[in-house]
Amino acid sequence: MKNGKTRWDWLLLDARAMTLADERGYGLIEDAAIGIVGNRIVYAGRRADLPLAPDTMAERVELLGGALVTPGLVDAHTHLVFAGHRAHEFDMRLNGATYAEIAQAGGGILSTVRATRAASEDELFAMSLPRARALLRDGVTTVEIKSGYGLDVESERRQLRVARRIGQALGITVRTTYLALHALAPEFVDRRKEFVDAVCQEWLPRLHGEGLVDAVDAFCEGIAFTPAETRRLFEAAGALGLPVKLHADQLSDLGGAALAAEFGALSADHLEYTNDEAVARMAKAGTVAMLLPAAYYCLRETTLPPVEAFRRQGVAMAVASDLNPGTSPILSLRLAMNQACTLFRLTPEEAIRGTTLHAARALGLAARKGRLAAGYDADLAVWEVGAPAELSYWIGGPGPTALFANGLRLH
Ligand code: DI6
Ligand code: FE
Repeated sequence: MKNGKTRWDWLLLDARAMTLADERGYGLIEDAAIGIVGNRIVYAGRRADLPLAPDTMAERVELLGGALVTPGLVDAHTHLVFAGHRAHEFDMRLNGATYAEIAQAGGGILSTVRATRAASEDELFAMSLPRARALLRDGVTTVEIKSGYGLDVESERRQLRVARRIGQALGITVRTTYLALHALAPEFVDRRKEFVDAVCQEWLPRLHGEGLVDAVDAFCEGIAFTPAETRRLFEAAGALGLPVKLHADQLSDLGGAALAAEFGALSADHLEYTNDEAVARMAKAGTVAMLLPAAYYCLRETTLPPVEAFRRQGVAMAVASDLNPGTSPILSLRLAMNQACTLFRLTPEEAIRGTTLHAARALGLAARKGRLAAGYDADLAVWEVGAPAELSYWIGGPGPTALFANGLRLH
């Protein structure tokens, strides 16, 4: 038997496996068998090719009744650790106020910063855990969680610690991102340079030293931080060997995506205003285009990200929820998949690739997440659906009937 064990821990049978093993297509295997040892997949193939009689091969053999098995979903862009909500701003926007006007009037991100700073670590954990559970119920087994609602080192630390705790509490994989330049801290108004200095020279090294930072991010936008300030942050991250990602070209073209590509960013995110030249640079750098259709929908944007250019240039597209209280209060990655198809015209195959393989790549996890293949982490979602397109087609409805994360059966 593989991995030196006499018997596998799990053998799943009577299933259709969506392996995503190739660069195109779903990689569907009819009448599939999936073997799990510990936290890894050791076999993902045809039942007919199993070397021994199934019931002799594993401690637990489970027949899935012809269900569709996919890799566990990867939500590679969330801000799910925060306190409070912004429903009042939702109401204001419905009465004509723009996102930028609300931010410039001291609301927006700073409104959530005030609430988050006032919450203890345990309170933040208690408020945020149900949001992570909602994603898990939707099939998510890997989630990226950003800070960015603290804007001082202690509050950012609390957010990042809560993110780590959520992964431990739910048994899912969490990757943390220090969203170091999200908004100018109120204590530094008119002192931008000092704020960026504190972030780059003190807070980032300290939080990294505490093992809380897997990647670094910024909001490069007219209402947030300039390309020059973003560059300073990326240089500081590079000096520490940390990968970067960027909220880029969401509301205007400041050259954010090109800047991200210049630094070999794991991903550039939003991208509604990204130009062709920047797409070419992303292709050359291997930077993933992270599409966030729920924010586009909530802001009633009208400028679409250049999906056709991403396809033409071979830029991998990921899809994420951008779960946050301001522009994307969405608790379903599958709804974001539906929006990516309906609003951005992604195909259902691109949407599921975007929440597995390409999303894993945007987190630097492509070698072990997002595929059903021997050697990959045993993250699997079992769906009572007939056609793969149903994963993006249905709006709402039941999530997976079974979910495995790192070889542990979560439900
Ligand atoms: N872009 C966004 O859409 C979110 N952050 C960002 O950089 C908005 C976050 C918020 O409004 O709370
Ligand atoms: Fe975001």
